[in-house]
Amino acid sequence: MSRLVVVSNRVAPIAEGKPTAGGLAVGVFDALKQTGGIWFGWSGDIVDGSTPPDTVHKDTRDNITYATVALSRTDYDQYYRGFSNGMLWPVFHYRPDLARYDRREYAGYCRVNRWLVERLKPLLQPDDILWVHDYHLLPFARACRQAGIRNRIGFFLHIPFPAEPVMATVPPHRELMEAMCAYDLVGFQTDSDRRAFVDYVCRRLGAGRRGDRYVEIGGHRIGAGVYPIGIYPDEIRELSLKHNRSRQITNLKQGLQQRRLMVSVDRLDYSKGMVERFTAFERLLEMTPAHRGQVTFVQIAPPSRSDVEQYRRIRRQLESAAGSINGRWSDLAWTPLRYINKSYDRSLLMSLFRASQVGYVTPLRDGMNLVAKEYVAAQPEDDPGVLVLSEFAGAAEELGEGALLVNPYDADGMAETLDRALTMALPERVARHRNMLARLTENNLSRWRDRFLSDLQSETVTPEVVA
Ligand code: ADQ
Repeated sequence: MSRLVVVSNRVAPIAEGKPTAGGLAVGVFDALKQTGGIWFGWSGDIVDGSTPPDTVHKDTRDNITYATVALSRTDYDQYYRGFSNGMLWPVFHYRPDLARYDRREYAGYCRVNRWLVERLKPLLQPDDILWVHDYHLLPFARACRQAGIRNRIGFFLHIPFPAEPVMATVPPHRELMEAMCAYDLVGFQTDSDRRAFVDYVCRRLGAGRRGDRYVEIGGHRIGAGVYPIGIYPDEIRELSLKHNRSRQITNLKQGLQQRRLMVSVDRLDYSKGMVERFTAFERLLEMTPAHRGQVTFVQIAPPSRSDVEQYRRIRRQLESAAGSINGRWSDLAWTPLRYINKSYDRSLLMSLFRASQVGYVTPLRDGMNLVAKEYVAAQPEDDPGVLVLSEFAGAAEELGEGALLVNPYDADGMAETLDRALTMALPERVARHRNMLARLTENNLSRWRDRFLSDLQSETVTPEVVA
């Protein structure tokens, strides 16, 4: 097999057992661990001024070479904080109202894509295969072609692809999507994302459909496939057992005193629907007095992108909502909501999932949502918790039969579903869990990687068959 070169905005070497908040890092690291190869991208370092150093720092650990570059302050502001996270992220999550467009930021985004290609080029061998990740790098393949790179290049979008009229709110949408068409294969989390992409390029760019899984534009054929990212359920189960008797989990269980536990874990992001989730939890307490004093909701949310205004705003909203819920409902013996802005060791999180009766995962929009999958895998098979899942998470396509699906915009509906989850009888919980675990085992992380890479190499897009 050819050597694999992974390109992502941020290269985040993961030390086993250390905290990491970010689904892409978890998925890419696990994929590379199996095949070996190069992981190229930004180190996370920022240097003052407008000119970044050209040096690529290389560090080989086991079978992975981490090749990283620093960004200049200007590049960071324009490419990362500006166009990627201030414009593309909100629009791709169906929030054009939160997006902010600035031409200079877009120019910076394109410039950094070209600059990254120049840094990567000397590291490449002719038969390497390139796997590029996520919305920061939509025009990366076009820049590669312009730099004379002929290797096969695939792209995977971790976040949703918006419907065509929403995509059209990005001012340079046409140029951006034309550039995206330089990839040989583009992969999406769900079939609705794939269809939205195909719709856009056919309607707006005049591409032709070639069967179900290809489009052709200017004589170039692009594969468009569905590759839902997965997890390794066995690994998660093992992690969940590691801390089972640790002091932190034992103290938590003792502190709960037989109360039921609901858990949510997210990066602090407005797309995760945390305000709506808090509101629905309060509705549960209002509507069902039997749960007062009997259920504790733990929300773990480490801050992310805190230098983007929309993220500072959501943080303030959450602090105020948490304060008001606890002020209204707490008593000397019970705090209904524990809101924690910290990152935790993965195994501790998985043990927390295992100790809880409800996994409360309700994003307003999410490409996939690995927390939903991890929650299921961490459950004891003979007494599993219930997953309450937003219908707008990519994971709902696979877990929709076993989870209790909710619309996160419907607070009353969510409160009723939480009540149902908290009171569900054991046989139903076991049956639902079995169904979900079977799907996770079938569509695990290696299947995601193997299907994508084999399609990229063989130039055929295999249909996604949901088990
Ligand atoms: P994210 O938006 O980061 O990922 P998600 O898929 O839920 O969201 O992954 C988060 C990961 O980070 C999980 O593995 C979780 O366990 C971990 N994590 C979260 N909070 C943590 C904390 N406090 N401490 C430690 N670990 C924490 C993006 C897309 C998703 C898509 C993934 C993968 O937005 O839709 O599922 O990429 O493709």
